Amino acid sequence: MTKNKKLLAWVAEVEKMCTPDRVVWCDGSKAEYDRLMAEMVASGAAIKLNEEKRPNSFAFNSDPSDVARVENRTYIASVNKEDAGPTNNWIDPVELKKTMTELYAGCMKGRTMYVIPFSMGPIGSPIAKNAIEITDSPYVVCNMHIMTRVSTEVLRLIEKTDEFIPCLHSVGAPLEPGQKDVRWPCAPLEKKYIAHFTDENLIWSYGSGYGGNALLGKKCLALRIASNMARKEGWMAEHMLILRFTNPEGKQFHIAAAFPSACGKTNLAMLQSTVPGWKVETIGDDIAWMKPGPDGRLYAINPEAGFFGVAPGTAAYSNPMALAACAKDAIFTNVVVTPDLDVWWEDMGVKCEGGTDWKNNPWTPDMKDAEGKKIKGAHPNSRFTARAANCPVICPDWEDPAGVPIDIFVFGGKRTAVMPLVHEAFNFEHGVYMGATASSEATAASLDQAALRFDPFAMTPFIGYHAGDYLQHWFDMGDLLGDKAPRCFYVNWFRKTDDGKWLWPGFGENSRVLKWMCDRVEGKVGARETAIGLMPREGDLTLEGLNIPAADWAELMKVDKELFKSTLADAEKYLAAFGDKLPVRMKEQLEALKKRLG
Ligand code: GTP
Ligand code: SPV
Ligand code: MN
Repeated sequence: MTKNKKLLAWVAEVEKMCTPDRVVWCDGSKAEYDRLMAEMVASGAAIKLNEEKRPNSFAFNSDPSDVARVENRTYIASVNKEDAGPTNNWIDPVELKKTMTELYAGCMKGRTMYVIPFSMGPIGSPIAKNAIEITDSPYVVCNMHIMTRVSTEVLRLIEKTDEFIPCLHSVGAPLEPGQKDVRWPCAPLEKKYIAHFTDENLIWSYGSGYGGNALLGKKCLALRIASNMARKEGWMAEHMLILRFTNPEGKQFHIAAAFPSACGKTNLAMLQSTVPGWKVETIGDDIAWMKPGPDGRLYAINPEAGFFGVAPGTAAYSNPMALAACAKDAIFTNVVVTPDLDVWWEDMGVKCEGGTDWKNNPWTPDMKDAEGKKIKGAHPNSRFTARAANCPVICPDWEDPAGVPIDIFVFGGKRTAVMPLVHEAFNFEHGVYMGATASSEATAASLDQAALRFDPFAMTPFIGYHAGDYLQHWFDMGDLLGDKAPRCFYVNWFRKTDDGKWLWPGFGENSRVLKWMCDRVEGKVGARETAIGLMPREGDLTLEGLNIPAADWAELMKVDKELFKSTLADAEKYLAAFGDKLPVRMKEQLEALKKRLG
């Protein structure tokens, strides 16, 4: 409990509105975690995994309708519509509060209301934010234990500062007396709301129990609310991994990379370098908070304490360090549970005879649907929740409240065509253009028809204000940092041949590309100038030991001016929606690129 009047008043107000059966103040202790998990195992919501194979780990299956973030039910409810901009859904805050208050009325009936004090960032660090999530989901409480720092110390800090970010969450499924609960309570799509009242730093989430919809410290606080604060206060909240790359002489480079969801942040953050003597250590895999430090450089911290990582594709060959991170103390959501009570997912790199699939049905790998398509055992967005501290390559400085100085920004997305393996920006402003026009394919399943989505800085679903102002903020940060601004690069690991094979081996081999970037920063290698940016000269990016045919390498390094002209035209169309908020410098960059493309 707390003595803070503001917090007590808010909790009392929510209790009155949601009418839970009881209120529990969380302390973040192991005893609390164990107790909630034991209750969920007893109710059938959780499966305790094999203690020998997967110590202290649990599996959950969600409702089949509640499997990912719901962008079309996510709102930026700013007072002025203009402040939400073209990339966000907007509802007037007064109207949205009215709608949601009706939904919240009595919504926790039959349930326990948990009050979770948590910190994003190391507790007490000047860059950290204190917050409270109120939720009626014990699954959310346990995930928050791993993903954030839950502690009564946060209550003491709130008592001192009288400041916290209130985050209200309900699964939106009240229980009538005697009514038996389902395994994964949630509300139907049309009743789900993920709302951000950005003028008062308030988060209200209703109806979903999954991921970023429910773990409110993550996308809602650390990106949508924090991006607003960052803009006002002169810092940055970005959808970026943070890693340290150390060369054989011990020199450290810090890299922050923005790729859209499920485009390889977790993989790159934990990369096993194939360049002799160079090693990667992980600082964060999803979110970076960055502030200029006393020396004028940009310092980054990871506000999270765990990884909420995509399970499918996580294998010994692709990401052994992520596998190791979830070898114990982990929560798995929507994966296959095998008969010996371990977990499995597609492309895990191990054989599976079958088990119970994410929909709770008996499943074998040869099962097909009515159209003859293989039935997947794990949902494509199934996830593991793992403690960052359990990752064998976590950087010893990952919790340093001062952060790490960023040398390099990397932007990218999934593009099976057009975009080369790597190119460097001519300068920071050109880098902002690159990040602002980053694009990704919705799916790689259909090579020719894959829909392309522009995704500025991989932040489209997470910018908490007008996207035009957001781009301007990037330029402003560049002005502030001057010649100490990070160098900017654009990568694409996802080029394919016409018959659908990867052109680049990816994963650990991406270290070769990172090394080229570090060599550029150190001035050890030159570059060749192309219309779109600076690219590796023959031999500077070492391919030794890789079996890449010369024709494939040429394709990976090709700049097809005609294709780029058409991408540029699409970018112009996309950016037109930013209206008069499109920064002048973006227009200048567009014009300059047009000229270079001829
Ligand atoms: P969020 O947690 O959703 O923000 O995503 P993320 O960016 O952390 O995604 P993650 O690292 O889990 O991306 C997983 C997908 O990217 C899987 O399909 C991987 O197989 C694929 N992937 C990652 N790196 C590479 C690579 O170098 N080459 C290829 N071909 N695929 C890659
Ligand atoms: C993403 O979708 O970018 C994620 C997962 O990192 S979630 O936390 O659900 O947003
Ligand atoms: Mn993410």
